[in-house]
Amino acid sequence: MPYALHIGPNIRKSPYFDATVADGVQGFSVYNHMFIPGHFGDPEAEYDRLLNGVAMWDVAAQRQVELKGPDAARLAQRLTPRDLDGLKVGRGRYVPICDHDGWLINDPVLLKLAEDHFWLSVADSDMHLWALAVARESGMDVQVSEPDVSPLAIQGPKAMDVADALLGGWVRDLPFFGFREVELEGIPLVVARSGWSKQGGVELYLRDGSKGVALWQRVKAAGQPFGIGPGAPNDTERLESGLISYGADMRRQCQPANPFEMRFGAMVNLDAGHGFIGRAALERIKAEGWTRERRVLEVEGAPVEGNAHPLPLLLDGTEVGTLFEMAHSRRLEINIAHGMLPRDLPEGATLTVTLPDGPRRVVPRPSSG
Ligand code: THG
Repeated sequence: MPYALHIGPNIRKSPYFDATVADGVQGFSVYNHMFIPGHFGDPEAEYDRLLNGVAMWDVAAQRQVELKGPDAARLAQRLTPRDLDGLKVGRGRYVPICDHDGWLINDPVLLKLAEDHFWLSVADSDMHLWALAVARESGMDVQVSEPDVSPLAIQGPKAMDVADALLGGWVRDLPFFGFREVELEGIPLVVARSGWSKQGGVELYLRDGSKGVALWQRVKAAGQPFGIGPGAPNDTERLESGLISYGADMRRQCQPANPFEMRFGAMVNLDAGHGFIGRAALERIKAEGWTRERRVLEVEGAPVEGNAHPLPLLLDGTEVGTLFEMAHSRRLEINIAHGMLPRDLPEGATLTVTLPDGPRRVVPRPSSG
């Protein structure tokens, strides 16, 4: 690329920033007003490590929004359509968050640290300001802050071997989205079984940013026998695995979508009876129906490069939907993409997308895919 991001003081640095630079990071993206590594110069090797070995990622940009105080549980439940009843201390849950009109504004992982203490591990939008405003406007007795907490992901089929070597065998017993608070030789951590890939692993939530480089080095050393290497949240794997990327797949300001359109309907628990922001809108949408739905797509032809912009999807020359993100999947031997299409699109319809090298046929996979 003929241009580079300017590394200035206005964009925040992760506690792992210096360690990733020392390990040869070659590109950054910006997420929650913070630099997040994009790749380390060999995307093919990074993909192979994630699928066959183990990778470590700086995901400090997954900032935590802390809810603490007598009304913390009430605020958490007010923020999401998903029923939080039965969520235990030491467990997390994926919680879509909507605005009053039912549009998704974030899709965090919620961690319950105590009955009156929660973290929202947020995707790329300003949930701290939203949660603070909701709390203050409703007069709730709760502190809302962004604490000094910075996740580091270890992902891949050998990730649990690395976690075991680093932390001990108990990590293997953590259930998915379960977590535990520990100290690793003076480094305070929350260790969670989670991560933005379907290859398995843990996320280490560092609770002291001054120890970022030290933690990075510890993980790297423990992972050496397993061939660990640096990486980044992997868009190819997430497209293959059907994981959502807020910002790429939807964004309230420029590409709004509601949970039904994103196929998050099972997480909209209208029958649970709890009051939450967006309830009236989501009840109406559920009653009246919705016209579009997220689909997994195959882009036919030669391997594609990633796209820098969302792309229009055409049916007989007319724009009917949007391709969010695409990548070539070596594992599936196809170009895979996510997009939004009309629900009444006839099965077997063939669409077109225009790439720099010309038009391509696009085939939606069955809706369940
Ligand atoms: N881990 C943590 N924080 C995060 C992410 C993460 N914050 C930002 C972003 N990722 C939030 N988005 C997601 C998207 C998917 C998942 C987690 C966070 C996920 N989904 C599982 C799935 O789709 O199979 C489980 C969903 C479910 O509960 O049914 O894990 O990765 N800390």
